[in-house]
Amino acid sequence: MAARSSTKQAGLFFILAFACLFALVRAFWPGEPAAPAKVAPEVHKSGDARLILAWEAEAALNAQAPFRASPLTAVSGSGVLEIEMGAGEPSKTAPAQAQYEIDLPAAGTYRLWVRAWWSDGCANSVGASFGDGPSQTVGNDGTYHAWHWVPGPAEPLPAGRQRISLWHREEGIRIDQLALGGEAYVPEGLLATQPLEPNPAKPEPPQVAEAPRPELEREPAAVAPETPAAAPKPEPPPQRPFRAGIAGSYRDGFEGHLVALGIPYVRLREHELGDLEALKNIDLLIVSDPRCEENRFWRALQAYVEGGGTAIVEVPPFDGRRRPNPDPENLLLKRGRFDQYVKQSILIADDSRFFRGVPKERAYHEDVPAYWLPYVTDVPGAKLYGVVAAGRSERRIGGALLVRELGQGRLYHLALPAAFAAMWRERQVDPYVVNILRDAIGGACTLCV
Ligand SMILES: [Ca+2]
Repeated sequence: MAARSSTKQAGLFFILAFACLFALVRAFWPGEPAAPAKVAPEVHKSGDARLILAWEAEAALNAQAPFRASPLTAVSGSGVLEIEMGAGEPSKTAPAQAQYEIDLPAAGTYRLWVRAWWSDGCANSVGASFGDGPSQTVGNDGTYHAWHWVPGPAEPLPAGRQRISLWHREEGIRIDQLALGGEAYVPEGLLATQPLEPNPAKPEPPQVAEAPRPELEREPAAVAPETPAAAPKPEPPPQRPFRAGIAGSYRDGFEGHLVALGIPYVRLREHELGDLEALKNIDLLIVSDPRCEENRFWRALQAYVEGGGTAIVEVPPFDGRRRPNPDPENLLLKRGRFDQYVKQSILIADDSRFFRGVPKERAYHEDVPAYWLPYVTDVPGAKLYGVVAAGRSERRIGGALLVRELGQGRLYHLALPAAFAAMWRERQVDPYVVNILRDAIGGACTLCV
């Protein structure tokens, strides 16, 4: 039994040893090659922030009237593609278009961007389409008389030749450059552009370069703030840059000037106007016709200005409730005549700094009412500038601008809403709005123009 058992153990040993040897050889033997991993096609992810291609708008292959390429200085390339003011409404059946053909190095989802200059709220858009797709509206933003990048449609596109068209929607527009980038790409300033090849034999991946040209006009970033670079040393706390906050339905009239002056700003939500905590990082508060709760607004405004803030109030807020005394502390000096306004108003300039570059008299559009202000005041720290007259008789009804030192801060109030008027094709008083903005900012904004 002992001999049989010993033989059995030896057999088991050999079987185990052979199995181990087989496994080892199997593991290291150069067997059949593994199936190659599937290579995903190069598709740009949604987080793609690359610029793919930028080109000149005036280089359209086929620009139908009233689109036309026009020479212009202080822009990129040889000029702009524009539709002049007065060109009229687009044809409903066959609106004019301007076409471009570009070559995409890879399939992906791309967004079109348009570097635009709009005249006003009725001249601030263009249509854009990819291939035979529908025209989509680009613009309708409130930045007027300032070059800025406006986002267009984003669509998944195949690699290769693509047709991009701009469509006539409104008159009084200019377009300097177009850009195509990944979905997360946001252009800033002037881009280095590529010539468009009408029929290239071999499409080449475009060289991408995004070099702002410092010798040309300044282009403040209005579309999106840059992502701050990671600071290697955390010791020096970065000084917070100057920041304006704007709100209200007529804020658009200020917005173009803020962009042109290079003043960083954020749009405030209406409820934030009554929240002092929300205003603590705002250096200049600008409001025109906000729809917020009035009592909270006046309380927050007073605390904000007295605490050292600067505020420009154009059209005061209205929350839908008639109040006997909307401005309880009489910050705007309108007590008793708060809701009084006149139409067919005329702005009469004085010799102060606020009216430099403004016509001596300027009749406003009848849709822009002027609110009452006294001519003069004996309230300490308050001064009135200019005059508002009304109607054909040019009856003088009061001051045009209140500037009031209040606590540690300063409050401006425009009785005749110049920024609102700027949305109604009233450009003659642009210097008035700019002078007020400059005065309100003083030396606080080192980055501003
Ligand atoms: Ca151009």
